[in-house]
Amino acid sequence: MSTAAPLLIAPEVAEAIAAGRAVVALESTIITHGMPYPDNLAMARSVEAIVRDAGAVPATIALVGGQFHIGLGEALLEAFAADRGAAKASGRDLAVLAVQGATAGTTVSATMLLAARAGIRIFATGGIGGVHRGAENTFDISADLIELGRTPVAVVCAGTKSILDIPKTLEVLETQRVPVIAVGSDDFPAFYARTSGAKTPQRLDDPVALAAAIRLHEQLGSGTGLLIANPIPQADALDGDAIEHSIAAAVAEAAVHGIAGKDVTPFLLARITALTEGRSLAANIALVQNNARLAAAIAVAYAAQTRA
Ligand code: PSU
Ligand code: MN
Repeated sequence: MSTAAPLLIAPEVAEAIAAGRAVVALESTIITHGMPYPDNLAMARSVEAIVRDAGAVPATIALVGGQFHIGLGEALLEAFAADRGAAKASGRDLAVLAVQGATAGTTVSATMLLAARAGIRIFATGGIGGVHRGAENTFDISADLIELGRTPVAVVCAGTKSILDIPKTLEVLETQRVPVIAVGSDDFPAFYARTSGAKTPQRLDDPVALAAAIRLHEQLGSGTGLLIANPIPQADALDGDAIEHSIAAAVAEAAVHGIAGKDVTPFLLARITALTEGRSLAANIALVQNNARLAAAIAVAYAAQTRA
């Protein structure tokens, strides 16, 4: 690209990318807006360690002091997690926030954009944004879905929270030509629960097959991302009905308070954590760790297949 974006790529990440070794991108709105401090820091560290243990290099992506970082060192990660005033950057916010010298967590959409620019193809997170309940009135559809429709990065998630309208979210992904692949299940998972009640459009159970599908999707010139939906481990899953009550309450509160735009998802996440008295936080951390493990296995297989 002639007008290369100014990315600060951590040396070990840059070396791994150049050598074609396994790298896993990690998002940072989950750190700034998805979890309270210091749980967010503990989560971010443990996820990086899991990626390393599986033989891949973690690249936590964030906007810090107006700079696009691909990989945060330990000191930066610590300061970033403790900064409760950080903004939330979706893909469209990146340039303006950087000009303003801001510090921001990058959403799935922003992280995909930056990962692709850096040459990283595999990305792990907890849950993606999607079509909100009542979107037929509010038009609230996350930019994450649009990004998946135009940026070739494979996103490993645990499905989507039922703060969203899951069937509508799956419809938009189909329209956007995004493969939606559940791992080890015929159902599309719902974040805290192993099933959403919706069938998964596609299924592959093995990291080697997932890596091969990512490569072929790319070789076809598809130009879109892939969504890999990894159900939360049984031992960590929450009772779907119990959590549904808290989610419905949080959605109703957001409407009463007139919460709109980019504030909707952070508001809902914070209210659900409060209403479930932290039970959801433990599940959230467990599923992100589980996704990091799978993403690293896929990245290792992807690197081996690319070298072969
Ligand atoms: N859902 C979660 N946890 C999160 C998010 C969503 O369960 O942390 C974050 C992700 O960064 C996601 C973003 O990309 O919220 C979506 O925001 P919006 O709905 O405003 O597009
Ligand atoms: Mn929105």
